[in-house]
Amino acid sequence: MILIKYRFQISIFATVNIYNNILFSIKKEEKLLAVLIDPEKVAIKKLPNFFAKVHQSIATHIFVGGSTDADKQTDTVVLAIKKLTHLPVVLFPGNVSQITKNADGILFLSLLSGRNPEYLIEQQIKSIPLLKETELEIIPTGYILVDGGKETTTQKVSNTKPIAQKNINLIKNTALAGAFSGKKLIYLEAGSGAKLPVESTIINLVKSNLSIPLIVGGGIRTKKQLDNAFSSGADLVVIGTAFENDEAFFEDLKK
Ligand code: 1GP
Repeated sequence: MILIKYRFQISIFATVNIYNNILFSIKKEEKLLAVLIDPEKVAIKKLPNFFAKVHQSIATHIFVGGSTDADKQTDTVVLAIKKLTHLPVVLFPGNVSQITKNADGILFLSLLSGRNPEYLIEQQIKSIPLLKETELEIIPTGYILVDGGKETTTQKVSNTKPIAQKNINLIKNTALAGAFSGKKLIYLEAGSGAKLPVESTIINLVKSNLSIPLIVGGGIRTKKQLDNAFSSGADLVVIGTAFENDEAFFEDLKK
């Protein structure tokens, strides 16, 4: 009996409950932190040591993705990660080539800040034959790129312009258009390695107008910036570059 119950819980957690767990955390007023792993940048042999630090930290999710994956490393990296953690592994794909059935879920992204049909709907259509062959939990996500003070890879690859942070109402209305179109998450993104993270006033305005969870990422490098994003209204914060540059940052984020 105990074994059956255990397996049932694991299977529910791994396959269908990423989104519900986010909602549950929000209800309990618990903040969430995703560690972003870029398959193009990570060295697989360093992952065991990296994950020892992840598990001592407040991290709750692993996101895997990047704007590009020229060497098609996503599947290999996801498989290596799955051997090292029970945290939910969620794909955050830059394009259709970064889909693997071996993750737990996928942010099904539409780049709402841009006007490039390739990233609004075309890549999504191309992904369907692949997704139909998986059991990934698919989470419709409105992705909004705001100007983080430097040209980002997302901007270059998607051939779109980010929204200036001063256009606060446009950012809010874009988020609401996403929510009204049925997105289940909004991801406010300053871009990987951004100089300036998304401003508190923007996070606050978007969150106070939304009834779906809000993800914030891009350029967050310190505990203070992380706490600031949380206290401004982010439900889940994504950090990648700061961990890539210096794993000692995990020291500041111990449980
Ligand atoms: C990028 O939001 C993520 O898509 C994380 O950004 O790499 O700057 O932490 P950083």
